[in-house]
Amino acid sequence: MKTDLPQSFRRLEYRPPNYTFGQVELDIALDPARTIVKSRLQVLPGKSYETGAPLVLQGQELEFVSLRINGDAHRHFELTPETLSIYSLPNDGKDPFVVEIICICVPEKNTSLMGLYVSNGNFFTQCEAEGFRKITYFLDRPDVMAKFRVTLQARETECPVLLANGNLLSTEKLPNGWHSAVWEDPFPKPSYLFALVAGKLDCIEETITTGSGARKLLQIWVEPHDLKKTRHAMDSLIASIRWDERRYGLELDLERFMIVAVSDFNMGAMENKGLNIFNTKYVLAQPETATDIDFANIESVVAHEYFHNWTGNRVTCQDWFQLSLKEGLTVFRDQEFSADQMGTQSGRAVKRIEDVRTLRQLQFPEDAGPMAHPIRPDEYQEINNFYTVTVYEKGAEVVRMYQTLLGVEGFRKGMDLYFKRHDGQAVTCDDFLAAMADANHCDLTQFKNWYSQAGTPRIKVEERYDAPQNQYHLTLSQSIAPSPSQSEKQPFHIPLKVRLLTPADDQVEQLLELKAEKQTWTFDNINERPVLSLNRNFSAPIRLDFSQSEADLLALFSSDDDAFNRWESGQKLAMQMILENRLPDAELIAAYRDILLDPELDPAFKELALTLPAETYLYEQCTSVDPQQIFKSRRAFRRALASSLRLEWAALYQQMQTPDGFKPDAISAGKRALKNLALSMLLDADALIWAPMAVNQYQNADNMTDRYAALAGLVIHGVNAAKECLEDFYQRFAGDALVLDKWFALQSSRPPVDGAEQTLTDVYRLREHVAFKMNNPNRVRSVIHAFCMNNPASFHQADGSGYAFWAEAVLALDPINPQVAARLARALDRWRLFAQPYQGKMHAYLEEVAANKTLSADVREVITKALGN
Ligand code: B3K
Ligand code: ZN
Repeated sequence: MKTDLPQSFRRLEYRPPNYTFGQVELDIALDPARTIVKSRLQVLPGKSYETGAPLVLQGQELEFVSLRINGDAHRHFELTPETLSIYSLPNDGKDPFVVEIICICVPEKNTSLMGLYVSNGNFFTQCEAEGFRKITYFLDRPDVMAKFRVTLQARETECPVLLANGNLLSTEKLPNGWHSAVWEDPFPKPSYLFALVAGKLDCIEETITTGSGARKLLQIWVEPHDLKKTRHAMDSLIASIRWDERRYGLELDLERFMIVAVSDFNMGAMENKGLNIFNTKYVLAQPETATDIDFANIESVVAHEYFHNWTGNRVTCQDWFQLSLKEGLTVFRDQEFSADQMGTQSGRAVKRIEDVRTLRQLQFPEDAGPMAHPIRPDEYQEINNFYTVTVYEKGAEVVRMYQTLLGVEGFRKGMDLYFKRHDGQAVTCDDFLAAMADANHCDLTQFKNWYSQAGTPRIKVEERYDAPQNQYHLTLSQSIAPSPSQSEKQPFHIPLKVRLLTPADDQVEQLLELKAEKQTWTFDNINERPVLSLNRNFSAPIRLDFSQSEADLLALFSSDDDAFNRWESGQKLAMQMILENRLPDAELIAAYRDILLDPELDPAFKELALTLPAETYLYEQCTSVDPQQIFKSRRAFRRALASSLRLEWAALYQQMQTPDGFKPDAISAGKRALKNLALSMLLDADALIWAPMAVNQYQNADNMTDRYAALAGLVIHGVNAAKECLEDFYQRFAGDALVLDKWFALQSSRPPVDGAEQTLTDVYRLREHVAFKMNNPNRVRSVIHAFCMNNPASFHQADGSGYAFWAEAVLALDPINPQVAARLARALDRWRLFAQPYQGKMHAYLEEVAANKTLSADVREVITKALGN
């Protein structure tokens, strides 16, 4: 029996804090090797105060210096590697008292990028979820909300800029070349929203007037040489501020709002109050260095973090199990914002398809695997492992279902009531549901199951057309497979948009609410057999178990008025044929051709409709995956599509040119996407003939979207010129870290090419490249994660060589950055789904990693759950 079982945290064991804080004052003297942190905490009894209870603060990797209470040195305390427990409190802690602590941390040694760290000589923090405890001893939990006043001190030549949350109160010159700045945040906040930034940075700024007439200062801070790449982020921020006022009546509440970009960052960005810190990847953009996808991602991440100011910061989470309360809701909000930014109805549909594609490629596998959890998990060992696609993307789908059930206005009423009740509080997902239910006077009890049950519901569809009665009967039954620690499941409340497509075109869209395990609906006055269009616009995050005939699917693909379902039926047809190792038949080719030639359809939609389902999505349709077989079958299908439509591809390549200078708007981006799909298809049809055109595009492009697409086409199709162009690309952009990331990622994610060396050989070489850095997460992700997670056919080699690479990389990364290592560790989650020899080999390498005694809690949890013990 193991004695060192990792600690689990359980949702139902939540207790309010026994102490809380009023005012918090921090005085931080920044030094990379020895930062001195003085804190002054006003302590009050908390909701579950018990007489005489010690005050237990969290602290990690800190050097403790001193403790005072109400001004006097205090000796009654105990230190462990994770806590500082203080005993013998004045009057047993019944009345407010002041604790002063001095401690030291070492930012330059901090490679975990949690807490205070150094990146390119500048100081940054990341506190969510539990990083503040690496800066000072604290009640580091989201339900302790305090007002912060922060004094930063540093050497002025090294750190001319000193930033923290809220408003700047004063600055001062100090002796010996030091200076200081005092910042005050007027809003109480939990420690996870604390931030400071200090260093050599420069900003662009704008002043705007919000709806109520208040003036606000907006700033984007970057390293000085990146200033020219900040305009798009600023425009995105202003658009987000306007949108939140319009759509939800929510205004910016601070006098200033800052975004800072940093190149060493564990994730995308962080919504610290008034001082958002971003991965450079989601701030910096110029047409020459960023693709259309980068531009769109920046817009959506800037919006996401800005929207957190209300959904997350003003109303925050009681505990980390409630993470989806802020994340699911905020993802939903950023999805809606981006959809509105598309400018047209068809643009909205394109955005919806992209979001659903992400959900199904990433979240469905998670929900069916060893890490499956409800959007509100019941247990975790390491909270960092629960910033998942389930909490975020499925969480957003759950929020979207409220809007589908209650209508846009009803949803808005619920949001208004939520803020009215909970502004300034730390609350739960139940509180959100109650606000939605109460504002709309409806009963959402059964809807709660979406929060408590993991797994993707499967809906079986049975239809019967009764010609003599002119009736159509639709029977839907829901079921949900067991998941780890949940075997019995209750039926969900599922909103399903449906429309019967009839030759007379006389049926309207309806909303069916499936609540029972099995329900039947009867439609009257249906004069001919209809074609069913179900789960329109993906109204619920479910799988349909429906053997719709290929003829019906083709009909939907040609003419469903719901753009999502139109796309979906094409995906289903392609998926079935690929899995049966068939090539597209004449009818399907004709349908594809009609879509490509239809002048009414958006280029962006055409691009999506002609892009085949991802390999990882195909895996999920199988019970025993042969990854090489799926790769081959998918490639053959794509080649057939490429050759049969070669004339159309060639024509589109010309028609979709955007000659009048680069604009990142949705229409131009859609044209480029379709043009570059055409290029890639032409290369698939005949690489030798079309390579010169790709090389020409590579050399003459005036923007990164086109240059990168041409390069990718050459690399992926194994064209000789690829080598030279790769070298040229490296030379051109050697000084630009984000573009170099693209260069690395492209080579690591190159699928197998006939007759070429395996990609893994390249990846080993890239790991030795001078520009490869194991402590920069973006670079690591562009080489290691790109290979293990975005290149399935190269990764899943029958000899297990891909898995050997994975195991070695996980173990090498873990001591440097456990969060980034744990993410990589998840690449083998679905090992049980694979056929032999893959399954056995994956199992062996999982065991090999598990055998390591010094794994971080992050990696340990992922590996233990994958092995299922
Ligand atoms: N809230 C942060 C994520 C923090 C992740 C901590 N491991 C970014 C976001 O969702 O907006
Ligand atoms: Zn978020």
